Amino acid sequence: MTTPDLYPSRVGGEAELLSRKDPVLHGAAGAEGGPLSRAELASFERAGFLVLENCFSADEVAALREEASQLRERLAGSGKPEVITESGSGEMRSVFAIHRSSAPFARLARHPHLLDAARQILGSAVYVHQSRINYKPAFRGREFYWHSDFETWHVEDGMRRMRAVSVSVSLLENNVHNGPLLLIPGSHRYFASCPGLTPERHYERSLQQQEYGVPAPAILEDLVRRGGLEPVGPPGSVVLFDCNTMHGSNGNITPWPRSNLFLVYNSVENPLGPPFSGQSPRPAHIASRDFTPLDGDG
Ligand code: 6CS
Ligand code: FE
Repeated sequence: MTTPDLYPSRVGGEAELLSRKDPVLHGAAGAEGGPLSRAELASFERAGFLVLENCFSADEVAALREEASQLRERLAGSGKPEVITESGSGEMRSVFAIHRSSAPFARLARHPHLLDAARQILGSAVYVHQSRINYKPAFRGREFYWHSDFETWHVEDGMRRMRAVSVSVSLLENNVHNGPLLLIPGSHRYFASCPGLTPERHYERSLQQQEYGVPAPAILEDLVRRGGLEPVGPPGSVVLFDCNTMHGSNGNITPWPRSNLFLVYNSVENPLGPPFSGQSPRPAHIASRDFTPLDGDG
């Protein structure tokens, strides 16, 4: 019996704004025992994201930044599938599966500030669905057009329900000039179903420049009219955002690189199934199919 598709998108229909069918906070998320206060949980539920300023000290961020640049040096020119370069300049755009290729980032994925907050929001044990650094280099960093991560993870990875949370750690200043992560408050409460169909091996293009699974302008105007726009992220700050919160970032022509590190936690009760596109699953470095619960940092 095939799993019903509760969030049809890229099924050859028109762009449409559907309602969300999943809670934002899962299980006993409001219960004590996690790092987030009731007020923080309420803010996350209302906006679809939560900014935790000064989550990491300047020294801790400096160590993460150093590891990010060492990782870039180790992988530059490697041609590894985890490395995505900017079209045109060839500068490093993103590196995926960083919790697998870097011991410090594997430890970060188990950091209680992050892991316990994800468990609290998702109301269960969790595993890492995806991890990445978006380097957004100076002068040449290109945009990440508006999208809901869940729309892609549902259509191309077979993520059935909205029960995953992204944790973004700002390694460098996100300011209004250098292409900060932009979020649309409240957009997580709607599902922007996208037109068209998914091309085969779409990820070979979409991670450089996404053209499918992109909401229609009228739907984006509607979401921004309802909720506004919010740039986030001084260094050391952490942004928790729901898998379905509409977000994007502009290109970066300033001299200031803007690298953000992402860890995506999915509930172990929401394991990936066959992609709803009907195509083959994406590679493990983009969408893990190892659903072993992540334990704390010992
Ligand atoms: O396809 C994905 O999984 C990736 N694409 C975007 C634009 N955000 C989430 C993730 O990095
Ligand atoms: Fe994204």
